[in-house]
Amino acid sequence: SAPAHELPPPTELPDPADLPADPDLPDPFETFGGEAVERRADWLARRAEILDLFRRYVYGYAPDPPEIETAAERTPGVLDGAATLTEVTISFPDLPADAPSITMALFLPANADPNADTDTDGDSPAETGVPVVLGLNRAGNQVTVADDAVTILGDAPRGARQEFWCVDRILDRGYGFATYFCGELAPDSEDVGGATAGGGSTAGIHATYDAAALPGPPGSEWGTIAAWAWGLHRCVDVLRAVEGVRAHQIAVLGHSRRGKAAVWAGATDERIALVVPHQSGTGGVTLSRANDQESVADITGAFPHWFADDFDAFAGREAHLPVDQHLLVACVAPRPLLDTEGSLDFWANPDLAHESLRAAAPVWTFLDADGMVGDGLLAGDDEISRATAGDLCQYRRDTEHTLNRGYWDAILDFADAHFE
Ligand code: GTR
Repeated sequence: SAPAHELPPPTELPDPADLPADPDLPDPFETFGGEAVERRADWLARRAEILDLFRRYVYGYAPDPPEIETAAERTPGVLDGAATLTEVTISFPDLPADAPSITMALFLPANADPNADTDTDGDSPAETGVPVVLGLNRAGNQVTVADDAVTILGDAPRGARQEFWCVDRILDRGYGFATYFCGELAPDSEDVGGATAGGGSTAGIHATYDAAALPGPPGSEWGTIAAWAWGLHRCVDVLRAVEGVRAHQIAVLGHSRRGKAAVWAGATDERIALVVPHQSGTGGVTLSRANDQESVADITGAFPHWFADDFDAFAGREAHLPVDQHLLVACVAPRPLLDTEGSLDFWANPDLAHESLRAAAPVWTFLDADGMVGDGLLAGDDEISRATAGDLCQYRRDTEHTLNRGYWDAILDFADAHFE
């Protein structure tokens, strides 16, 4: 007989229309079938169940990890000598020849590069490598820094977003920075217009997989957010094997729609040591129930391709969702998560993101981790340490919908607190 907390196979899960309504947030410690989560093993089963429910009703089922092939090109002395750039082309030999590949750019601090020609007094930290922040970029790797060595992807100019990514600061703080361009793997609405309207997605990597071969029923095929997260996982596959990278200290960050992908990637992959969803909003950290900013109807109306086709069945029926986003946050536990938000970024609903963290926090406690300290809210110049931020915290700055140096200082302080 099936173990107590095992969900029925995806094809036997109820249609969205048949799910009961509950205006309260689903309890992390009560299974879909109504059983209590009492032991650690129960939580592991509940976590697997939660992720399957998110696959079935929210983000869609992605294909299994594929075979990958890599080709790397290394350029020392980029960014005025501060870094070594390694560009890795990640391709998929078992997919059709026209399948997209991922061009990952990795910048390691020059003094941490085991092959660098720098004078390190023979005392280099190379044996252990450095932690790496993996960021999903919107418009091409070349926008993150102004350096001719980076391969151009798309139309945006070099360095266009250097004040956003602050790669100089990341490297100064002793971290590596890796990035890939989401549109290279799965084009977004801006690039493909109405081609993907109607839910799910047929563009980019989606086109190279037979939707019928994915595990779920029709309506549950992976959308664009799941594809971007899948791409982050492929970058993690590769990063872990790069000399100079500390494999167990890979953090993932994305902004907004890419923040949704970052938290989905982090929730589903325990190799990701720290998760930073930046202003991720609806479909990210922010709750779907009672959201008076971006509703499920708003987001599935404007961006149907981001999600599984069936997610729009919850437009105006959020109370019927068997999950809400706090359960996704909870799947990161006991690993650390810093939710960074702009207090003027109303559409992302920082208050409801904070509610989501608070509802997830008991899972850290259940797993004997530090979890949330106090009300789990820091801002501006507040000190960020293990004692003030714990494992789960929202950090705010007085900005609208953007990323800048002030956020990076906080993010790197949080990372130091966990990685040192
Ligand atoms: C908005 C969308 C948000 C967020 C944002 C972005 O239009 O409603 O959910 O993803 O785009 O990605 O900047």
